[in-house]
Amino acid sequence: MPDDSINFDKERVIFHIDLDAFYVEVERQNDPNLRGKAVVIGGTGPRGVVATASYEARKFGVHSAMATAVARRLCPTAIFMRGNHELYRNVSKKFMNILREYSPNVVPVSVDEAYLDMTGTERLYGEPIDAADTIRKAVRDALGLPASIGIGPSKLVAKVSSEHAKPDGVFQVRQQEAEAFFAPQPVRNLPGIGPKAGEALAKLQISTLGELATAPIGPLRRALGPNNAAHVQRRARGIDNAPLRERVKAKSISAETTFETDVSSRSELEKSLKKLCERVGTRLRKSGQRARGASIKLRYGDFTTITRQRTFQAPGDGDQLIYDTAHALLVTAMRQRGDAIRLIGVGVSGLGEQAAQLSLLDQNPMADSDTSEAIDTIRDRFGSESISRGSV
Ligand code: TTP
Repeated sequence: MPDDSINFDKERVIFHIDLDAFYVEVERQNDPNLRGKAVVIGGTGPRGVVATASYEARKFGVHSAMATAVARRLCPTAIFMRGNHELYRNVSKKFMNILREYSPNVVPVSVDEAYLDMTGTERLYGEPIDAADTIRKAVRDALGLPASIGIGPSKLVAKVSSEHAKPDGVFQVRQQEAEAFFAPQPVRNLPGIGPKAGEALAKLQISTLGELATAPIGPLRRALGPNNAAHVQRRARGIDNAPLRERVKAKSISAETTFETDVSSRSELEKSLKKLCERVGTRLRKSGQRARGASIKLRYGDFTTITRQRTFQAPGDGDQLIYDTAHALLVTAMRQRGDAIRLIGVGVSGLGEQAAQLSLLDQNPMADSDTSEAIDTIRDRFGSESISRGSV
């Protein structure tokens, strides 16, 4: 069956549910004084970064991944708090369990976000819009948290719809409406179009999904990669036949940087290492998992590449843990070979939820992840990190 043949009669009913300002709303459950106020959660130190901001703070231009110092300038009256990741993880588990009462096919995508296949549930829950309200109410009643739901015939359309449902709403787009719904939206609204692809498209004067959908394929192949262009173009028209459960949870998460000129200064390498560790740490915490160990990758000027790996004493997800381990590996590697470095990378591996449970045996397993200076930096739409499967 060609990829873009769509049977309108047998449309699937996919929900994409996403909790609103997740960390903030969890904190508000604990402390009702925070309700209705501008609240910013993230690193509070000099290098801290915003993990999430309440909608009241967003009105002042505060957003995720912004330096906390900038957020303070934009919204000085906001309440700034560090996060409590253990708490968010526990709430996340309860949230997913509620969803499982409504569909046998629930696919979590991050701590506060999941896809549900609701196809054929009309007899039980009525029209999709009503089913969505029932689920939102169940989440609100059990956890006190506002959720938004996008409804579509595919994960893609449901996901893009949920952005329009926010905050605290429902938005449905049917397959025959999808192309027109997508057309005026900026290309970056298409999941999978990150900053780099966005820039490459801007160079081709392509700014909307409509323009992307009708652009000549040749230049697109050069901009997005030969195997990617046609696929992206179909998605830009709102076509997606991917099954709900295609994501295998990443077994490792890594990020790397290639320097413009080779670097031998230790302090410069440490600076890059720190940034990479924070990126990896953010992705790790967002996935709700913990790692058993960290690794580094170094490529020297002559292109020889080494990797070094070390297991943590106990599984963890904190920036400091990742950095300390990666740093020790870097120092040892530099002692063995002091040549200038062309590329530096950091990874965490052995990811899992059982890893998280094991670490409860540890004395103070949460201290690091709770107090990480830059609790959460940049998700992939903001940066160049990569998620890879298998060992790093
Ligand atoms: P999102 O679902 O992307 O955002 P949100 O829940 O804060 O707000 P909304 O969906 O209403 O726009 O992220 C879920 C949680 O993940 C968020 O509460 C905090 C965390 N997070 C980070 O730690 N760093 C980030 O850069 C982002 C985007 C989110």
